[in-house]
Amino acid sequence: MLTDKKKVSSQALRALENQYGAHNYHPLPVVLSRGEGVFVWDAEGKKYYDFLSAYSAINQGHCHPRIVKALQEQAETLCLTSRAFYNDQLGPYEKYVTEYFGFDKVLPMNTGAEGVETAIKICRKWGYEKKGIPNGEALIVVCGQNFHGRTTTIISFSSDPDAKGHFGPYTPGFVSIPYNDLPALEAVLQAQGEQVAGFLVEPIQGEAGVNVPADDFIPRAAELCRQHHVLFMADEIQTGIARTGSLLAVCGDCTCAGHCERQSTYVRPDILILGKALSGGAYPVSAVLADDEIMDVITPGTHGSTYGGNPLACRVAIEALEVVRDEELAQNARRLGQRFRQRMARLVEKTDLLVMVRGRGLLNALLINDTPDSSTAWDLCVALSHNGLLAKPTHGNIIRFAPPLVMTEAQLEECCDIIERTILEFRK
Ligand code: IF1
Repeated sequence: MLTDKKKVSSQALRALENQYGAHNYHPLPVVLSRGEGVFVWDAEGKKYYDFLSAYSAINQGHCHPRIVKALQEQAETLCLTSRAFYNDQLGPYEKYVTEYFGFDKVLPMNTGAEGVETAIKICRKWGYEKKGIPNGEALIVVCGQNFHGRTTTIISFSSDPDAKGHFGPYTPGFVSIPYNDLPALEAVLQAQGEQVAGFLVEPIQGEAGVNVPADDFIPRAAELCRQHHVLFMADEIQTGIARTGSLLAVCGDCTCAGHCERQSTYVRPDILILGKALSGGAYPVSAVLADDEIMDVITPGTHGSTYGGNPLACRVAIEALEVVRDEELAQNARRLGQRFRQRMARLVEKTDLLVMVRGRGLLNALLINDTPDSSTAWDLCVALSHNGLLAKPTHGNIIRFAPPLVMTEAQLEECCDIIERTILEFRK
């Protein structure tokens, strides 16, 4: 039987997924069975550098010993109580995470999409109860090419036809503007500002191919929101927790990891949404942070989740955040990111296959000289995997590179060598 302990080949394992799993993904043909730090191994024992980090969930590296230990200890003690009762891990975690990020309150959830849904609900309720928007008329401004998750409401304001198509009818109440377009934001706020409860934005767009906005986009958007009494909601599910070289992407140039005086570049969101690396990949943990004036619209019965705030999640999240601080992952991401873009920029000069490298910290992308519907990025990622490095295309002509933040400089240089060699040897 395939469930027996004896080794099953990658091919057989892929066939199982293909036969018994819904086809909602198109994975690279690699079957992973073990991870440690920046490395993963496939079912045949081949070793790879992980340059996806589970879409930035594994910032702390695979199976970080401290996070695994916290998980094991808590799993043996108490996993789940529901919120029908208090538990002895939630309060300490709530104190820890709010102090870490500098907000009055947190609302704990599990997945990123739930975090975004939670933010939308808080924002709308705030709009009615605090801003005085007539009931049922609140608008939330979002950006084109966004990615905020997969629920029915979230895909209602997606511009991706695959993500959205045939899942209607859609949730109303969202207005889309182009990303990185301050005049468009200003126009919407001037025309409909009274009705607008919030602006939901990714500080860097991941799915759009690591789309880094102009330096002043986030600060000036936040300022416009303030002027129009609109909540500025940052989705830092992918960009947050040291990925872009600061604790949050909205921190701008600050590498404080949340523990220094705020620098002038810091933009403080009214609502901050976190997920992914909040647990270092060990467990689904998401969170919405806000100050009392906003969070107090949430009262018993208005929102919740069976697993949200469970003891296992709380214990794991504290450890995951401690690791980020103790190992100075924001600083490392910043240093290695600069080196990565430097080396890739040199590579871009050497070949017609590449157009440019862009990104911040260790969230970067290589743009390939081909069309978005080509298979070049995919074919390159397959070639990279043969050479021992795993990355994932986003669109046919963009490859995202996001290794765990625990990488060393020597490892990064070796990875750049692999990418360089693969690209220079590649024939379309
Ligand atoms: C998939 C992308 C990354 C996110 C932001 C919310 C969520 C995500 C900014 C929802 C999730 C993932 C999920 C993933 C692909 C992916 C992704 F390519 F689509 F854009 F990371 F780059 N906000 N992002 O990036 O979080 O509910 O998944 O926990 O497989 O759909 P979730």
